[in-house]
Amino acid sequence: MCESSYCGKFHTDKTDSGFLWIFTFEKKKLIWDSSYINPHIEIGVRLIEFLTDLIQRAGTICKTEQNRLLPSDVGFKNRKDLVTTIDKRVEDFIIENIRIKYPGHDILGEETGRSGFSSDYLWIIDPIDGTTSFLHQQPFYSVSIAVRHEDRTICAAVFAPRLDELFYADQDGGAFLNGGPIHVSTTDTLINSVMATGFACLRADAEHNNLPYFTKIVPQLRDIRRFGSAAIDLCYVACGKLDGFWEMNLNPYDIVAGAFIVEKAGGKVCDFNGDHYFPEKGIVSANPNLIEQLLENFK
Ligand code: 2AM
Ligand code: CA
Repeated sequence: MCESSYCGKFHTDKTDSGFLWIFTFEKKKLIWDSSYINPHIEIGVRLIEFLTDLIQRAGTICKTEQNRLLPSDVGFKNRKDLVTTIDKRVEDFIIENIRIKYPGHDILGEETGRSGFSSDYLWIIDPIDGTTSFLHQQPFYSVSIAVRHEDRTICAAVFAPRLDELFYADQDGGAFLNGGPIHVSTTDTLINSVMATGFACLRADAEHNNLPYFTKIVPQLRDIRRFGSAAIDLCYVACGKLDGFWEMNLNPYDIVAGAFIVEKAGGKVCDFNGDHYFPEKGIVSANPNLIEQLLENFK
């Protein structure tokens, strides 16, 4: 029941090679209580239908455009952090459609920042989570969208178009993959676990990075995966394809939808200290049997 959420303010700084997103936390700890009842149930039903339809249309654009990518479509946010013209185009498509259906809602997108500060509703969009996989013609990327009401996530979806996997959850139900209910795994030992992690920290050139944790944790596991999309990693924990996931230096738009889906599927999400300050203090997710064992490695 205890979850966390985040709310922040984005601005862009110009750099020689493009632009750099900077995320400033306005609230270090917000309440995300899964027992919260959405007062707008009818809106919620309509929202999840609209959201799942929209995200599939956005994913179809990604899938079509991935094969057509040209070198001129690629830009750099910094030396290692890529963006393609498709990221922006897909985000524009999503925003245009939200604006038509819910003109009063606020929107926060990875590529365009935040528009609006007046609504109780906030849409958080990552048009392509896993841009490097997308650019390198690999299938492990996703569109990730969450809807928040009064600082609590009320529904979320992650769509991996090349895998044809649509994950979603809303406040009043469980979590689903392609229409069927999903639940986290029941694995209860690290040695029987397959987990995923990532290295956003290296692209951000962070001094404190994931390599020591990786070296420490991987020998304790059955195996490790590195898909390159935190949203997919979290959804794979949600459906039991993975038993756990950890990463650092992620941004809220990478994880807000996936974290909600994991929790709706019975899983745990926390920071490296077992607290609620994720993703700024790292993110760890696992089934309830494994979360404490995994967290031991961050002490
Ligand atoms: P992106 O593809 O939307 O950038 C994979 O390790 C995860 O890290 C993905 O969710 C990816 O999201 C994110 N990521 C990649 N580069 C990053 C960076 N420089 N800073 C923070 N997150 C990054
Ligand atoms: Ca992205």
